[in-house]
Amino acid sequence: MLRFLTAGESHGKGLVAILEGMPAGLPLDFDAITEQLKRRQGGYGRGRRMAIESDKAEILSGVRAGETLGSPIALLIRNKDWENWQQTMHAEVEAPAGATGAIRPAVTRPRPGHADLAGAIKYDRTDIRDVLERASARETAARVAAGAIARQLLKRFDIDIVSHVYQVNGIGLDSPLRVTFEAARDIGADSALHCADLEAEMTMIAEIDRCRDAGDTAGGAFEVIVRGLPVGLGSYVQWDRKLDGRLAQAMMSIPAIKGVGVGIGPRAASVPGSQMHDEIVPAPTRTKPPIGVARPTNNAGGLEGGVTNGEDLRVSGFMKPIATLMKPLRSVDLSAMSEAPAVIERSDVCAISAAAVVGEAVVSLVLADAFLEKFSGDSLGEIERNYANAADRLQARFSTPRLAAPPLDSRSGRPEQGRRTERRRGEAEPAAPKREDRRERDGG
Ligand code: EPS
Repeated sequence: MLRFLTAGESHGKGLVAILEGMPAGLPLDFDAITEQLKRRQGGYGRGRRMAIESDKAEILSGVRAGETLGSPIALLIRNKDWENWQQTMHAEVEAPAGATGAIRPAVTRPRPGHADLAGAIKYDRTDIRDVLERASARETAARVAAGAIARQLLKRFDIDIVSHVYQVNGIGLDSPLRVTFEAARDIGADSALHCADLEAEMTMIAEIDRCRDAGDTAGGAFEVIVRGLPVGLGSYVQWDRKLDGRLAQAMMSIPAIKGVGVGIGPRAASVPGSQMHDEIVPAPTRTKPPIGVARPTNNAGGLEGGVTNGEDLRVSGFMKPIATLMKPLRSVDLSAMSEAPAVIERSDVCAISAAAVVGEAVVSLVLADAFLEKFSGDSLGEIERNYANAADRLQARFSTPRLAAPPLDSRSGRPEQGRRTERRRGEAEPAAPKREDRRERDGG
C-alpha cells in the first residue's frame, strides 16, 4: 500500500510530506522532483507569492545514495516567505528573539468560498489565520513532491502522465477529448497557461486579465492523461477498490476542485449508449503487452468497471474561482458580529495551471498505489519480475491459438451447444446478434 501525509502551514517554516510504501531500489532523480515543483509554481494568473518561493524538496529519509530503501520517504520544502512571517507564525508562546516579519492583526472577516468560517467554528479559533494557513493551496507543493516520486516508479514501466488546461471560467475548448496525449505532452514548459490550443489560450488569458481588472477571480478545467497503463489496475468487485472512485477522491481533495470527470465525464449522462460506449475491434494496440483489440474512441477515459482497459486514462478536474477577491464579497466581522466586506489576503487571480500539475501528482500517487497492488513487491526487482511475468502470460494468451467461444445460435442468440472452434488471435469474434434481431427475439 502506498500512502502519504503532508503537514505545514502556508507561511510557517515549511511543508513536509511522508510517503510510505515505495519499494526499495528505485533510483531517484532529484532534479525531476524540483522540475515538478517548478511547474506547479508557474502559470498565468498566479500572485506575488510565487515570485518569493523557488520550491525545492530536501529528502530527509528513506533514500540512500540515490536509491529508495523501502522505508518512509520524508520530504521538506522550506517556505522562503517564512522570513516575513516569523513574528506572526512562530510556534513558541512568544516570538523568539530576532524573529523577523510584521506582527499581523487577527483575521476576523471570513471569505465566502474559503474554509475560513466553517474552520473557525469547527476548531474554535478567533483568528481565522489559524484556519487559512493550513487550508491554503500552498499544501499542494508537498503533494507534488510526493507525486513526483510516485511518477518515477510509474516511469520505470513506461507509464507517462501529462495534463492540459482547457477552460478558464467556461471559456476555451468545449471538450478535453479534443486534445491528444501527444499534444498535451508537447506543451512547452514556458507555456503561459499549459493549454494545448494557442488560440483558446489567448481567450483564456484575456478572461484572467478581465477578472484581475475587475477585482474578480477565475476558475477553470484541466485534464490529466496517462499513457501506458497495463490492463487491470483497480477492481469492480468492491466499492473502495474501483479506480475511478479512488481517482475522484484524490482529485476532489485538491483545494477548490468541485467536480471530476472520467473520459467524457458528466456528458455521459446526456448521450445514448450507441454514442457513449467505445466499440471493441480486433487491432494491434499500443497496450503493453498488446492485447489484440483496440477502441476507435475513448469516451470511457480508459476505465470500465473501475478497471483500466489499456486505453489512455483521462481524468478531468473542475476548479472553482479563487475565494480571495480584491473586490470582496459581503461577510461578517466575527469579532463584532457586524456586516463587513470579506478580508483581502494576497492571492492568485487564477491557479488552474497549478491545479493541473497537482492533478498529475495525485493521479500518479493513486496509480502507483494501484500498480503496487497488482504487481506487488518490496523491491523494484521483485515488482519488475511480477510485471514481466504478467506480461508474458498476457502475451501467451493473446498470441497463441486457443479455444474460442462457440458461435451464437442465430435464433436463440445463445451459444450453440456442443461446438467449439479453434480461433487464432486477431480473428474477429463471431458477430453478436444485431440490436434489431435482439429486439425481435425478445419480442420488443
Ligand atoms: C493561497 C494564497 C496565496 C497563494 C497560495 C494559495 O498565498 P499567499 O497568501 O502567501 O499570497 O499564492 O499558493 C501558494 C502559496 C502556493 O505555493 O501555491 C490560498 O489562500 O490558498
